[in-house]
Amino acid sequence: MVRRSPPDFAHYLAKKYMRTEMLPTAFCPGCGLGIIERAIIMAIDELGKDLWERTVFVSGIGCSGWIPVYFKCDVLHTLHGRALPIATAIKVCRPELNVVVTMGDGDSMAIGGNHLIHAARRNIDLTVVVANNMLYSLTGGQVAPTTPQNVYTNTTPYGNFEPNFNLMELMKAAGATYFARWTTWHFVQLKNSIKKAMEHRGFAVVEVVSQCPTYAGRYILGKPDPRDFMEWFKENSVPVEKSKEMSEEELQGKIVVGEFFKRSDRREFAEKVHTLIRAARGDSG
Ligand SMILES: Cc1ncc(C[n+]2csc(CCOP(=O)(O)OP(=O)(O)O)c2C)c(N)n1
Repeated sequence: MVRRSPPDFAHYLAKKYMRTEMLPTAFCPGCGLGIIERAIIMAIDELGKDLWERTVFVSGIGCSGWIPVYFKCDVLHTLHGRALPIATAIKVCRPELNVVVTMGDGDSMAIGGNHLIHAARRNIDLTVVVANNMLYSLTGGQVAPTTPQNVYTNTTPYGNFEPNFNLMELMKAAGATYFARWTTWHFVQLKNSIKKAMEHRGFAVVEVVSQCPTYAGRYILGKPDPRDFMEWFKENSVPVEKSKEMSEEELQGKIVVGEFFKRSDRREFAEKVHTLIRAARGDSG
């Protein structure tokens, strides 16, 4: 790879936290993943520099798997759907680390769905950022468990007839202890939720409904301009408090956003493992 010095125009946060010699990113112009990268960097920057030094990123495969690859940090770009078992091993072996996992909707809820529910059941202290672009992007726009109904994709030429997953309900039932959902339009709220998720001791999930102008733009929105996605997110988002007063019919096609739950009544998994190890060794200290 040709090494270049940081471009002069690079933002100071990019110079501080990114492998600028790798820029520009491989993302398509207008992709939401750059917004998510910036939200993660700003969250860590606001939480303090030493946090960056003890942060490890783990990602799966997909466009979203590339989110942390540009970070000047320890990064494991693993296998499709398998980021969570690897992140679990890191957290159990090195509980002092801030382990952040980035996954796509297919990565987390399709191939990696089983790992996701079990990580939530264990309440392991991980921050999981799910970039939900409503289909599989890296592989060319196939249907995902999050694709809206009736949408035409590469693999649903007659329209998607499958109901989709609500990640919040799934995580609530499985035992996660923090959940927030935003779109890339809600940048400040997203950054603040990522901060809270990192500060939370337990399995914390932040879902980001994100634009893929290339495939979701063409298939779901019918127009590939990222600005239309921003308008769509802005006009169709409903705060969780307001959604409680709305009927199911009124909520059709809406994206409910906000902080949905935060629990502190479940013990964290790595702590339980280390308590057990100490007890087994007869070490009371
Ligand atoms: C075991 C395995 N199965 C399938 C693939 C092919 N594959 C790579 S990425 C991907 C889907 C990506 O979709 P998503 O997780 O939603 O991420 P996005 O690209 O949309 O960010 C698939 C099916 C793979 N790499 N490995």
